[in-house]
Amino acid sequence: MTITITAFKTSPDRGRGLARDTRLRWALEEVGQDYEVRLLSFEDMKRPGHLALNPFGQIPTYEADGLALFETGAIIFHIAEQASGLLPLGKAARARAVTWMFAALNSVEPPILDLETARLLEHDKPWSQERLPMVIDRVRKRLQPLALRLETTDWLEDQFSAGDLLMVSVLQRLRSSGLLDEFPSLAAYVVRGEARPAYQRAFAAQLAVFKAGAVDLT
Ligand code: GTB
Repeated sequence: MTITITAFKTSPDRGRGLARDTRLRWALEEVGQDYEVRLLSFEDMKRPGHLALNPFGQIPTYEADGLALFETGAIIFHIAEQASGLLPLGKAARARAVTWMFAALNSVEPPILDLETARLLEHDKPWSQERLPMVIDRVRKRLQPLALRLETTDWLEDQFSAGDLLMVSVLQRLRSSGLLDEFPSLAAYVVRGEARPAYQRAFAAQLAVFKAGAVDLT
């Protein structure tokens, strides 16, 4: 079986591993599954060929055995269902791990994305400075209980799972904000996730793409 995912030809994050293809690469590395990558420009992503895979014209997508998927969470769930290593075998433990996948994407990532939007895209708006503290507060409200939980455990449940993979990936997006430093248990959790050999391979692979296409502007 050949698995093909899509990724940015030139990632706007300049190889920092924040684009969502890194999450798929990490999941595939965790389960020991080889994969190929089709690199796309922003124009490619809006062409009919790619829109047939993802109606929103975004990366990443996943293709294997005639099945095409989009949405990172759904793809990681599929990968985790196909092979061992990302979801526990017991029914209850498995359901808990899936719950954390949803928690990462539905409860923790939205306020973080809102903060990114506020900092990067809305900073010049007249209302931006007044709004920012509220946005930061909403992020803190999600980080506090998570930090408390991770004070006494390495992973969200008994063993590393797709829930941790997504939660670590979501929290990585906070690094440049400095907010992670307010929560040592969360900062340590992200470091723990990033230390996994599978993550290291995934990170190196996406960085290699960026380096190969990087234009020296100096
Ligand atoms: N809900 C979808 C999923 O989880 O798969 C969201 C997919 C998505 O946001 N894809 C982004 C995309 O294709 C790339 S990953 N954007 C192009 C477009 O919409 O036209 C998000 C991302 C982009 C850039 C950075 N960065 O520069 O730091 C980080 C994350």
